[in-house]
Amino acid sequence: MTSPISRGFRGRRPDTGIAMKLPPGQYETHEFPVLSAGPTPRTPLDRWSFTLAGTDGNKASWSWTEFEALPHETITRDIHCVTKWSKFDTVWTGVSVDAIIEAGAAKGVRPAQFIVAACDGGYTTNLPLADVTGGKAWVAVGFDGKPLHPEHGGPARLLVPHLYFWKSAKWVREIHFRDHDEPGFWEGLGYHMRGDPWKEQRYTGDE
Ligand SMILES: Nc1nc2c(c(=O)[nH]1)N[C@H]1C(S)=C(S)[C@@H](COP(=O)(O)O)O[C@H]1N2
Ligand SMILES: [Mo]
Repeated sequence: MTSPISRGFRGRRPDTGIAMKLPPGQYETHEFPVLSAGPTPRTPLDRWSFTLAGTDGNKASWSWTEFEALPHETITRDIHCVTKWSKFDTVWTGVSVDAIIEAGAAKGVRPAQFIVAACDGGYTTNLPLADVTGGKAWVAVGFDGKPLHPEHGGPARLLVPHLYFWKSAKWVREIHFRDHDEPGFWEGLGYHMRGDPWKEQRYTGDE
């Protein structure tokens, strides 16, 4: 005999569970598509650095070795691309933006209300400080327990899983604080300034 409620106590999620994980207009994929606006840059680790820049021109920089010494976390999150694929339970290793900001403050870099992330290859994206602090964003260096593959942004990419994946800038090298919200690459081409998948903030003008 099968109890009508027993299903909920077993391992598998019922259909409603998947529906709850899928933002409006999205479908689930088990692939990991590569979406890059240009060629994959390959900066050797001994020439790689990460820089945090204040609005007053103060900067803090870390070499790869110094960056590796910052506290790393492993996080499991769903990701959502504006081209409508979502991938559930992806596992990343990285340094939280909170930890980077704290380390930057110790070197005299003061935060401001917005950021622009800048990458090898010239890609940029903008974010409010509130969307990258409070345990919501990381600079990821690992995926599935391995170093992040260059096509997916290795050696290091921004990971902001609660917003559309174009905000998760691959090959990120710099975070610049800004007093005003300034459009990045896709935002300047008609994509939404914030990009919350649960509100379907895909394009300029979407509420
Ligand atoms: N530097 C850089 N970062 C980028 C992009 C890019 O073209 N260049 N594409 C963005 C977009 S639109 C998406 S959906 C994701 C894709 O990440 P993936 O290739 O690891 O799936 O990276 C984002 N970050
Ligand atoms: Mo995307």
